[in-house]
Amino acid sequence: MPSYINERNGVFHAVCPLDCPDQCGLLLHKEDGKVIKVEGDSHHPVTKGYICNKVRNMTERIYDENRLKYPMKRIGAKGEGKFTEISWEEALSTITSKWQELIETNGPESILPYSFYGNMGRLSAEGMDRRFFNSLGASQLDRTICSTAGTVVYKYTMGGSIGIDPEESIHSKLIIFWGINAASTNMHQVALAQQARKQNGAKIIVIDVHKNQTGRLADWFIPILPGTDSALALGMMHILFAEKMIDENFLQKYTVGHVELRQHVVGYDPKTVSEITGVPVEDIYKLAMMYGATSPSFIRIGNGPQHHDNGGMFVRTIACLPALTGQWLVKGGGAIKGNSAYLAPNTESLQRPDLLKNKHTRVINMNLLGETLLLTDPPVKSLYVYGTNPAVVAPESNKVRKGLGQEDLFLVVHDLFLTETAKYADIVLPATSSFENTDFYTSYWHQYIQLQQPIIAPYGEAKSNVDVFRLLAKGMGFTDPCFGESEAEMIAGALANPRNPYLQGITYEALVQQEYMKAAVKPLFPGILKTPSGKIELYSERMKLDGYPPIPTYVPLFNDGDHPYQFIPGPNHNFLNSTFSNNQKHITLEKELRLTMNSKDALVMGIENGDTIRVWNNRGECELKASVGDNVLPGVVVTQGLWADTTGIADSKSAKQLVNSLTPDRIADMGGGATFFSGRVSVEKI
Ligand SMILES: Nc1nc2c(c(=O)[nH]1)N[C@H]1C(S)=C(S)[C@@H](COP(=O)(O)OP(=O)(O)OC[C@H]3O[C@@H](n4cnc5c(=O)[nH]c(N)nc54)[C@H](O)[C@@H]3O)O[C@H]1N2
Ligand SMILES: Nc1nc2c(c(=O)[nH]1)N[C@H]1C(S)=C(S)[C@@H](COP(=O)(O)OP(=O)(O)OC[C@H]3O[C@@H](n4cnc5c(=O)[nH]c(N)nc54)[C@H](O)[C@@H]3O)O[C@H]1N2
Ligand code: SF4
Ligand SMILES: [Mo]
Repeated sequence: MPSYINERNGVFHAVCPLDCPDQCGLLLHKEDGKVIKVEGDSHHPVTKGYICNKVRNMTERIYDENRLKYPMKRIGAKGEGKFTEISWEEALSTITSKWQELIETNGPESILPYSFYGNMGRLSAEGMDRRFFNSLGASQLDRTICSTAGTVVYKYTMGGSIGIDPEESIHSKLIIFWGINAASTNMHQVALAQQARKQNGAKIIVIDVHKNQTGRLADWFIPILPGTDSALALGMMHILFAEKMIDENFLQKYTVGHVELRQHVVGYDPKTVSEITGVPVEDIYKLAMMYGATSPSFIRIGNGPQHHDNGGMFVRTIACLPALTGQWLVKGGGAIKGNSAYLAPNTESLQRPDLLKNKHTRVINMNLLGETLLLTDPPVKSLYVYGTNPAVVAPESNKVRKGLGQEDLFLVVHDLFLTETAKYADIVLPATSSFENTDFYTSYWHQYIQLQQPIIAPYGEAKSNVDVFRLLAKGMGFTDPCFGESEAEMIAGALANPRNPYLQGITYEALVQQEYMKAAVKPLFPGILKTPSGKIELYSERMKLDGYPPIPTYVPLFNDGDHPYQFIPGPNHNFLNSTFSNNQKHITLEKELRLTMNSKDALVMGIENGDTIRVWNNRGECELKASVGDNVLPGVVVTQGLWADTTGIADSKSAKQLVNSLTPDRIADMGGGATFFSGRVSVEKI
C-alpha cells in the first residue's frame, strides 16, 4: 500500500470508477482518514474539473451507514434479507467447499460467474476474477447487457471500437446526438458540443424517441418512432446519393460496397421512410441536406437504440453515414460509437484465457439470466455475482428473481450494499469502494488512461474484487503464480500489449508519475482499418457469411404482442444504472419514477398528469405516476431510471417500480445484445 493512505490530510487524485464514458479525473479531499469532499480535477484534459452531481455526492455513498462491513450468511428465507455476521474464513471456506463438492458432483460448469462494470477498474472488472474462473473451468459469461450488438457490427464496418478523438469535436459545425441522452450520460461531450456551437456556430441535432434534457438543448430535436433509425439513415443516404452530395473520392479510396449501397438505398425514398419513422418528408430532406452540406459533421452514436431487436443494424447503418460525405478525413468530422480499442490492454496477460483447460466450456448470455437459472440443462447450481445488480438491471426480472430465489441455487454476492440481488444470497461479501484499491481505468470515449491508488483504508472488513479472488484461488488450491501477482504487476502486464501500438509509452511507472496519459493516437485516415478489406465496409462479405444482411438494411422490430404502447425504460440523470438508487440525496433529486406519455394518448385513456398508472404486459406489471405532454410521440411511453425496491423484501410483487419486470429477454440481431426498449405494454389509470 502506498504510504499516503496513512497520511491524515490532503487532496488526492482519483478516477471516477462508474460505468460512464466520461471517466472523469477527480480530487478527493481527505481529513482524519476520511474523504470529506469529491470534486473534479481541472487538470484532466477532457473533463476539466467538471463532474456530475451524482459523484459530487459520492461521499454519502462511501460512508452510508447501510454499507456492508463484514461477510454474512443467510438465516432467513431466500430473498427475505435476513443475515448474520460471519468471519471471512467461514465465508471463504463455505464457498470453496461448496464449489469443490459441486465440481465433483456436477462438474465445474455448474458454477457461473455473473458480473458487469459497477467498477470500471480493469483489475476489478476483468482481471483476477477471469483468471480465477478460467482456472475453475466455470461456465463462461457473455457480457452482452450493454453494448455488444453495436460493438460487433461496428467491427464489421470499421474494424474495431475506434472513432474520432472527442477533443476534436470542438471543430465540428454539425453535431448529431443520435439516440444518446448525453446531457445525462456523456456530459462532457455536451460541453464540447457547446464549445463548437460557441466558436463555430455549430448546430446541434438530437434524434431521439424522447425529448429529454438533451433534446431540450438541441437546435433541432427530431422525434422518431422507436427502432426505426436505420430507415431514417438509409433515407438520408438515398437523398445524399440522389443529390450528389457524396464524396466520390473518399468512397473510391476508403470504402468497399458503395456501388451496391447506392443501388440498395434507392428503395428508401423519403415517403417510404417517413411512413416507417414518423419523421415528416420535409424533415428527412432538411436533415439529409444539412448533413450533406456541412463539414465537419460529427455523429455521437448512442447506446439507447442499440437496445432494440434491430440494435445491431441501427449502429451498422449510422456508422456508414460519415463515409458517404468523406467526413473521416476532416478534423472534427466522423463519429464515435465507442473508443475502447485505443486503450485495449493485453487481455492474455490480464485475464489468462490459457488457464481455461476445456476450450468447449459452455458460454451463457447474461441477458438470459432468468431462463438460465430456471431452465438450463445441466443446471447452474451456483452463481457468483459481483459488480452488478441483476435483480434490478437484467431483463425479465420476474424470471430473474424466481431463478435467484430457487432453494438449490448456491448464491454468493459481493457488493458494497445489500442490493436487491444480495437479498437472495446465501453468502454476502462486503466490497471496498474503488478509492480503497489500486486499479487502472481506460475510458471508452476519451483517450486517456488513469491510475487509481488507495486513498482511504478499506471500510470495515471490506475487500476488493482482486483480493477476494486471490483468497478464493488459495482456498481452491490454485498454484499458478498469477494469483500471487500484485496489482502493480498485473497492471504492468496488462499495459504491455504488443498488438496495441496506441499504448506505446504507457507503463505502470509512467502512470504513477503522470495522472493522465493519452493513447498514442493518429487520425484513422489516411490509413488501413482492421476490416478484411482494410477499408470501411459498406458492403460486408463477412456479415453475409455470418448470416446477416451484408448491406445496411431496415429490419422492423419483433412483434412483442398486442399491447398498444412501445415501452422505453432508459437510465436517469441522478442514478447510474441502479447505483445511487438507494441513496437518499439522489432519490430526492430524481423525485419519483414517472411514465411519460403523449397527451393525445392520455386523453383517450382518461389519464391526467400525476395519476397513478398500471403498466403491464404478459411479463409483469408496475405502478407509475403519469407525466403527460408532448415529449414523446403517440404510441410511445418512457420511464427513466432503474429504481430500487421500496419495500425491504425482494419479491417482485411489492417491487412496483421494477421496470425490467416488463422488458423482454429476447436477444438482439447481433452480439447477443439486450432488447430493453423493444417491449410493448398496456396502460390504465388505477
Ligand atoms: N446519469 C447516468 N449516466 C449514465 C448511466 C446512467 O444510468 N445514468 N448509465 C451509463 C451506461 S451503463 C450507459 S450504457 C450509458 C447509456 O447512455 P446513452 O448512450 O445515452 O443510452 P440510453 O440512455 O440507454 O439511451 C439514449 C437515448 O436513446 C433513446 N432511444 C431509445 N430507443 C430509441 C430509438 O429507437 N431511436 C432513437 N433515436 N432513440 C432511442 C432514449 O430515449 C434515450 O434518450 O450511460 C452511462 N451513463
Ligand atoms: N430497463 C433497463 N435496464 C437496463 C438498462 C436500461 O437502459 N434500461 N441499461 C443496461 C445497461 S447499459 C447496463 S450497463 C446494465 C448495468 O447494470 P449494473 O452493471 O448492474 O450496474 P449497477 O446497477 O450500477 O450495479 C453495479 C453494482 O456493482 C457494485 N459495485 C461497485 N463497485 C464494486 C466493486 O468494486 N466490487 C463489487 N463486487 N461490486 C461493486 C455496486 O454497488 C452496484 O450494486 O444495466 C442494464 N439494464
Ligand atoms: S459518473 Fe460520469 S460524469 Fe459523473 S463523475 Fe463519473 S465519469 Fe464523470
Ligand atoms: Mo451500459
